[in-house]
Amino acid sequence: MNKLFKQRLDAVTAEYEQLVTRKNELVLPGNGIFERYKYPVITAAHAPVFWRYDMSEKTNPFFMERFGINGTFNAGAIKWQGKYLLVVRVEGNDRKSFFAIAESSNGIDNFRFWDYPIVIPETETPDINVYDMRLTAHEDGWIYGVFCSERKDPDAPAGDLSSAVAAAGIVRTKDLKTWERLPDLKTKSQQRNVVLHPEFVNGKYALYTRPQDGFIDAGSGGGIGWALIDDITNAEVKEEKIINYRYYHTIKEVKNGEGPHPIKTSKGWLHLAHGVRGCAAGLRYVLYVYLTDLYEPDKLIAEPAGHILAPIGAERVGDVSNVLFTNGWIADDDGTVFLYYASCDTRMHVAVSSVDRLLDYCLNTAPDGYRSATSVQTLTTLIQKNLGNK
Ligand code: M1P
Repeated sequence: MNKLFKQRLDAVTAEYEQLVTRKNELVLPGNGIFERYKYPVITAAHAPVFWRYDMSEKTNPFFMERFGINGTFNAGAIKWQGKYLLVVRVEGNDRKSFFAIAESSNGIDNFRFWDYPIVIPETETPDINVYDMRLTAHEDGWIYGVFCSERKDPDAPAGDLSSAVAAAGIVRTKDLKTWERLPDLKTKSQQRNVVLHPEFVNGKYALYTRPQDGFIDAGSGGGIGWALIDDITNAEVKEEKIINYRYYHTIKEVKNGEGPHPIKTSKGWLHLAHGVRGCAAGLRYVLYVYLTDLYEPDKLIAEPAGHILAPIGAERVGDVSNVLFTNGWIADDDGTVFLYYASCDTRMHVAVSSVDRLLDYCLNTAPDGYRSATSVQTLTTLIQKNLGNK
């Protein structure tokens, strides 16, 4: 074996092994609502060495990268056969995203990718880019993956190489290895952030939607939508209503979108979503939660003001800075919630909470009063309570 090849192979392999066996560390005391962890759970460097390198000395004498990985983010999540699995959006240096499963036995560290990426069968009009899969183990027995399928806008004027069309692609599986492609969701508008509710509602499949005016612009879409679907193998949104609105001067003034499917709790369906506002630095993406009725999942019953998670420290910087995004969480049987979030379209993190804590947060944090004066009122009430001079 040539010396350079061997040196580089050993060094790259050692660096990779060190990364994927590193123990994560809790960041304490936190805010009581959740705890963050010190290290991201998945980064581009978690991509196996045999994805990035041609391991043959004959065809790769310099042991150089042959397939660069640019980012690992926006992962769907599911507990499967006792393991915590993330269906990660892996983005190559060529800007194309694909899905690959990473597995951990404790949900907070030591994630390793399965050997092969997921093969998503194409439709008659091939997707140009696929990303942000939401996983739903539905009561019909299938595990569904709903993701964004992006294609070039066929109506874009000549020379416009950016305009695109977003639609919801749908796949399903029983073993997470072989995936069946169903027709894309038919809707009047473009769609991103579409999520399948885990139970039938009035005997129908139910989808959280995000109607939007254009590829980027949510515009008149209004917020997170809700639609009942007759046939998931030929899914069509016939009627759509908004169940979580956007408002002026809030964290979701410009856009919002459902995260993973909501968690069923004794007090209602617990939702996690992202909200977007504009500022001089561009768009700022943060995460928020809301609660809907247990029997009518489309009926809002509580929503704390503002964000639950916003980018801090190193989370603020990446390919698309100032962004937290989520499309995966796992609720364990003991009530522990692993909230997986991506920072800046670059890497994955975990925050840990519990169903009880998130419900307490949801039900006992004041809602948005939409004015500075109402915020001062909320704070004053709390101070008076604490200082005992009510
Ligand atoms: O770049 C931030 C996010 O932008 C989009 O989210 P939304 O549709 O709400 O604007 C998505 O492309 C998402 O993947 C990305 O993280």
